[in-house]
Amino acid sequence: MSLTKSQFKQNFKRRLKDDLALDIDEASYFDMYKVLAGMVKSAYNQNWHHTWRSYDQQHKKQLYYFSIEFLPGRMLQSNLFNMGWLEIVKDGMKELGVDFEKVVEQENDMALGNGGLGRLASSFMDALASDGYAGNGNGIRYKYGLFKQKFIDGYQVELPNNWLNEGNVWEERRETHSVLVRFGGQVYLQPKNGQLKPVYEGSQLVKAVPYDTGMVGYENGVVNTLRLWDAEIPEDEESKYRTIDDLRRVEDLTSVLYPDDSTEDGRRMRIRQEYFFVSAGLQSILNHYLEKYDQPLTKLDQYVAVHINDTHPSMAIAELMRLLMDEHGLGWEDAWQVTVNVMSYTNHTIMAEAMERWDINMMQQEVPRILQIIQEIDRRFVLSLEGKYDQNFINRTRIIANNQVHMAHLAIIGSHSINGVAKLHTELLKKEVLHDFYRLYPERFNNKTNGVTLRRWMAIDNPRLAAILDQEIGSDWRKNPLELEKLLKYRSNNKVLDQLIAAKQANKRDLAKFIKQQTGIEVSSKAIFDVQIKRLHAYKRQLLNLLRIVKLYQDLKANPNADIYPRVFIFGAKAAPSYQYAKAVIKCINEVANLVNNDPDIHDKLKVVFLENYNVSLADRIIPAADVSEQISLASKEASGTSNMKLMANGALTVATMDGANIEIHDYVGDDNIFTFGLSSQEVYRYYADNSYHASEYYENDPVIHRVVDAFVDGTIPNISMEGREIFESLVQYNGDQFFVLRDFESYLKAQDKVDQAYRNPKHWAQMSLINTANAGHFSSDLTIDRYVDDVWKLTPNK
Ligand code: AZC
Repeated sequence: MSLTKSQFKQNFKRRLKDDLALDIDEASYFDMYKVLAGMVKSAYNQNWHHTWRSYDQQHKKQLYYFSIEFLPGRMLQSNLFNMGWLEIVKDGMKELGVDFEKVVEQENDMALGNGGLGRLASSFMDALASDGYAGNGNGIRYKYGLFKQKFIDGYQVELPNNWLNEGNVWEERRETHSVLVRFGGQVYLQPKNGQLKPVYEGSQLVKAVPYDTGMVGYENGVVNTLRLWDAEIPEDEESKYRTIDDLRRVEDLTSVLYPDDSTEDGRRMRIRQEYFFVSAGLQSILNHYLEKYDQPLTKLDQYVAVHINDTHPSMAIAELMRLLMDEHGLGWEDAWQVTVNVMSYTNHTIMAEAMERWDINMMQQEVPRILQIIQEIDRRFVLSLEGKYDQNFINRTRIIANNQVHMAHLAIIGSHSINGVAKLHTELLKKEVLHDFYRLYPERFNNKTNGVTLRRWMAIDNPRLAAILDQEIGSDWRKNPLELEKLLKYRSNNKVLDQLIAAKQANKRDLAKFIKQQTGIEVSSKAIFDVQIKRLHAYKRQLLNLLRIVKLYQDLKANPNADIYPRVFIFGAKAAPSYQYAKAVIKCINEVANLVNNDPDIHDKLKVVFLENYNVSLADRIIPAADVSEQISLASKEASGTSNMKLMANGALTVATMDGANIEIHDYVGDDNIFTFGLSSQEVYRYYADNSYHASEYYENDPVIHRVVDAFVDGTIPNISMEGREIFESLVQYNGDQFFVLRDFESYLKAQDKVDQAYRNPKHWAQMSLINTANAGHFSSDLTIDRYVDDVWKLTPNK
C-alpha cells in the first residue's frame, strides 16, 4: 500500500471531484473526511479480500472474539498509521492548506462500549491483525453508542449518541450473509430419525444482518474482520409482526448499548441482545466452515476458537450445542466435546453485582430451547459431581439454582480455558471468587494480564515522545514493544531527559489550550497535571481523590502561603445513568471545581477540571499530557485497569494501590518509580473476615478526616445539599464506607506528599518518567495476544 505524497495529493483532489464534485476550497472538513476515509478503505480492501481468501485456502484456524462491547474510538488516524500513510497524509494535507486535525475530528467515535472491557476488545482486534493472526470480532451494531455526557449545573445529563447519523464509512453491509435468529414461543421435543428434535410453536424469527469492518494490521497487509449484527424483520415473516410492540422489540435488539457494565439493567432486553449476536455469530461461523473448509463438525475445534468476553456471550455454549445437535445431527457427547474445546472465557471482575444471573422464567419466555439445553448441561454437571462432592458444593457450583441461571457457571463449565486479566485478579479468582471451580478444573485457570495498543497511545497520540524514542532507540518498538527497554540506557543522559521534559511541557500546553476552549478554565502547564480517567464507580474511589482536594483547599484557606506545589486535577468519567451515588460524586467534583477555581485565596495553586464526555478520543488528548496517574481503587476490586498502562507509557507516574495490574507495573518499575499506598488485598480480606472496619471511628478520631468530610454537609462546598448528604452518610456510618476511603486516606496523603516533593526536582522526575516509559512494553496488547494465541486459541501466524 505504498503511496507518495504527490500521489496522495493528486488522488485526494481527484476523488473530491469524482465523488462530490468539489474543489478543495469548496469542500467542508466533513467532505474531506469522507473522501479521505474512502481512499483509505479502497486501499485496504484488496488486502482485506486477500486476507480472508488466504485463511480459507489454507484452512487456517480462526478465532472469533465474542464481545457485547467494542470501543475502537476514531479509526481514520489509526488506519492511516497502520497502513504506513499517516505522515504522508499529514504532510500532504499541510501542503494542500488543509488542517488535518480538523479533518480527523469529523469522525464520530465508534463508542459501542462502556469502558475497559470494550476498549480491551478493540485493542485485541488491532493486536491480532498486527501480529498476523486470523482473529475476528463478533458483536452488536448498536444504533446509539454510549450516551453523550453533558454537565448542566454540575449534574451529569445523558444525551443520545446517534453516531450513525452521518453514515459510517468503514462498514460494509453483507446482506447475503444474513441469518435468522429465533425468539420466544414454545418448544417441544419429538423423536425423528432416532433423535429428539425440537418443534417450535409461536416463536418469532428475526433477521440478523452483518456489517463488517476491516481491522487493519500494522504495516503487514493483514486485514481481519469485525462483524457487527443488526436486527431486521425478515421479509417473509412480516405478517407475524402485528403490533407496535412486536416491531419495537426487534428494533430494541440493536438500538442501545446498556450504559452500565456492572448491573443487570433492562434484563429481558439484555438477554435478547446477548442471544441475538451469539446465535447470529455462531450460525455464520458454521456456515462458513461447512462451505469453505468442508470438514466434519467433529473437527470444528481444530479450525475454530470462540472467545467469550465476560459472561455476556456465554449463551454461545448452549447455542453451539443447539446448532450441532438440532441443525447438524451430532449427539450430545460429540457436541459437548467440540463445544468445550472451542470455547474459552475471560472474567473481568470480581464485583458480585456484575455477575450475570438470569431469571429462569425470563429465559423460558425469550430463549426456551437454550434454557432446555442449559438445564441439561446443569443436570449432567450435577450428576458428574454426585458422590464426589457434598451437596453444598454442588449447590454452589451448579448453573441453575433458586430459579436463576448463573451465567459465569455456564461459561466455566462449558469452556476449556478461564482467565483473569491480571496476576492478582487471577489469584483472587482461584482462591476466593471461583475457588470451587478451581478445585474442579485447576488446569483450566490461567492468567492473561491485559495490554494496550501502545502504537495508538504513544506513536499516534504522542508524536513528540515518539520522535525522541525513534531518534534514540530506533523505531522498532512499534513492532517489538520490549525494545522500549533500550531507553533505560538514557536514564542519566541530560540531553534525553531535557527532551522528554520539553515534550511533556508542549503536550501540557496543548491540553491547557483544549481545557480553556472546552471549559473556559485557565490552567498553567507548569503545574502538576494529575489525571484520573475511568468510569465513575465507588470502588475506583474518585471520592478519595476529591477528599484530598478538599483537604488541600482547606489547608490553603487556613494558610494561603502553604507550601503546595501547583496542581491541576483532571477528571474524565461517565456514571451509569441509574447509578445515583456515582452521579452524586460527579456533582460534588463539579461543585468543588467551581469553588476552588474561583477562590482568589487559592492563587491558582489548585485547579480542578472535569472534562465532559470522556471517551477514547478525549483519552487520546489527555494521556500524553499527564504527569500523575491516579490508580487508587480499593485493593482487590480493580481486576486490571488499563488506563494505568497507557498513562505509564506516556511517562506519567502512578499513584497506586496494590491492585490489578498496578502490582505488575510496580514489579517492573520498582519501588522508587511509583507511589504506592493503602491496604493490600490480604488486609482488605482480613477486614471482611472479622468485620472489623468501622468507618465512623476514623471520622470520630481523626480531626483531618472529620473536617474534610464535614465540608460535604456544612456549607463549605455550595450547592450539594442532597449529594453532599448522601456522600457524608455513606462515609460516616459505623459500617459505612464500603470501599475503605477513610481507611486509606492518611496513607494516600503521604503518597501524594511524596509526589509534591518529587516534582520539584525536574531531572529526577524525568528520570522516573523515563523508567516508566521504558517498561511499558510489557503491557503491549501485542504481547498479551501472543499469550492467548499460544496458551488458549492455538493459532498460527500468517506468512
Ligand atoms: C473491566 C475491569 O473493571 C477493569 O479492571 C479491566 O481492566 C477491564 O475490564 C478489562 O479487562 N470490566 C468491565 O469493563 N466490565 C465488566 C462487566 O467487568
